[in-house]
Amino acid sequence: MDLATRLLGTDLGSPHGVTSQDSLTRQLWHVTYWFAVPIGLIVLFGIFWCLFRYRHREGSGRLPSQFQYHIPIEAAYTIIPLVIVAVVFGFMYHAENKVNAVSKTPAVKITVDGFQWGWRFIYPNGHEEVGTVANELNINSENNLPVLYMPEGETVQIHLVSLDVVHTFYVKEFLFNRDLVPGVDNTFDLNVNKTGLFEGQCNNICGQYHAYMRFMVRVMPKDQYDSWYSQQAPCSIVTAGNESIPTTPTSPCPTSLSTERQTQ
Ligand SMILES: [Cu+2]
Repeated sequence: MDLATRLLGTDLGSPHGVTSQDSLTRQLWHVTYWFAVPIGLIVLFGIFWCLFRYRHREGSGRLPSQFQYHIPIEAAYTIIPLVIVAVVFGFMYHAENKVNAVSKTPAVKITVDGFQWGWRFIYPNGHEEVGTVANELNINSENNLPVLYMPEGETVQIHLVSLDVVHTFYVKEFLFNRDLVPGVDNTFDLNVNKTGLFEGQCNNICGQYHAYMRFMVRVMPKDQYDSWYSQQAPCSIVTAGNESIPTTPTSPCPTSLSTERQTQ
């Protein structure tokens, strides 16, 4: 019952998605699903049909009739899968190109730095939102997690940075997952169409406290985001679960390694 409710409440088992970019990811999921389910049913039917139809009967020989080189069947089971793979590949190629497209003029740029074990979200004025495993007292609680603030309906460009090991930026409701690879700075755009609080998680086993590498995304109407941003002093730091720590603004901000890396 729970499973049925969840399947009906989602897009064939997938979250609905809340960004402009995720519609193609959802479409890809649907295309794959419409091929996979009938194929699964045909294979299961074939297995059970053979099991019952050709089961051993008293008085019959052990060996069923043998035939091979049935050209039409061999051609069919080669060509049909190739066509299916080509169609799914076409949809995937199209979706990847659209999802990876980045704007030259995003409304907001945020650097996301993943590290063992926590997240640091750096805004254009040097303001940082930071949270680490040290702030996270209870893995079942959403308190004391670092928060990534974003405006609704605007192009937000995220720049991913890691200086230690490979981490993965993953927000289930965005239908999006992207690695943070040391030496490779990944950039992507998100236009979130729904306000609210969404859960994020490092999706790559990156060491002992990987499971604690969680964060929250708070998507706010643009005016609320603007007023939040205007209240964040340049180069100030908010540590998850704590008050903002004002620092003397200098340029660039005298803070993390990642900020230095960003300006290289
Ligand atoms: Cu990680």
